[in-house]
Amino acid sequence: ERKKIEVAEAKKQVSLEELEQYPFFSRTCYSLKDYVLHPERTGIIAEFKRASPSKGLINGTSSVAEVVQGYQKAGASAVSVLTDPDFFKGSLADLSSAREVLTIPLLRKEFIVDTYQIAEAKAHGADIILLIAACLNSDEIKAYSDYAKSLGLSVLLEVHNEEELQRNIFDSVDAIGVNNRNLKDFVVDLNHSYDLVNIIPDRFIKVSESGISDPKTISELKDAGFQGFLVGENFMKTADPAEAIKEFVG
Ligand code: IGP
Repeated sequence: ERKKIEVAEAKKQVSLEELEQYPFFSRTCYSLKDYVLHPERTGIIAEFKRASPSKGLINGTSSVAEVVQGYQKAGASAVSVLTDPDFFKGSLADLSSAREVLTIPLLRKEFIVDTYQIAEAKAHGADIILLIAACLNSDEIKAYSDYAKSLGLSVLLEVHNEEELQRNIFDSVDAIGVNNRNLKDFVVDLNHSYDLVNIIPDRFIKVSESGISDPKTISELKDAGFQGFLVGENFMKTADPAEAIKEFVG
């Protein structure tokens, strides 16, 4: 059953066989877990986000290559790039541009509703895919995460409440992200993270997503048990996102 978020069907302009021939398709992926837990990195998954449905245009000028290089240099554990053109002004070209300059894991941030988009993510340089429990049933989450693992990708499962978490505990999931933003009304509440952190089994990397606006929040989330912190808008809304992340790094 599909919930409220209106997700377009995956566009398939290139055949699966063609995607499998893209040079990035055969690369060995970086593991999300290794980089989130890396002692010399920060746990921050820093996002390149030009626009959003709740905020409209966030940043219309920064270059993806410059920003993500800055994120990596500042100690981000991974980078997230939106590829949805309609709501977020993103693209697969942005994803590939990020891959060209990064040596840390890269997340394709997309509403995945088809295994084709997972192959497409790999072909354009992603190491990690996002599966959103609010958009998919449990059979889909299981099948999509198994397929992603077969391609060597890491899987970040996004949940917003306990029900979504409990019905999607699968071995092929690497990390569980609690989205503090409700995708239906865009209200942000960090308590979603604090309420769920102790219910997430410790074998999963625990990520808090959205609405993180200062370094103090990161240290509080860390104390509560989170290892990963997905931050977009607070870097992207500044003139120099690669500079803004430095303030978040202790
Ligand atoms: C980043 P923020 O509030 O720091 O910009 O949030 C990220 O968590 C957010 O972009 C996000 C998202 C999503 C976007 C989380 N889950 C699913 C689109 C789809």
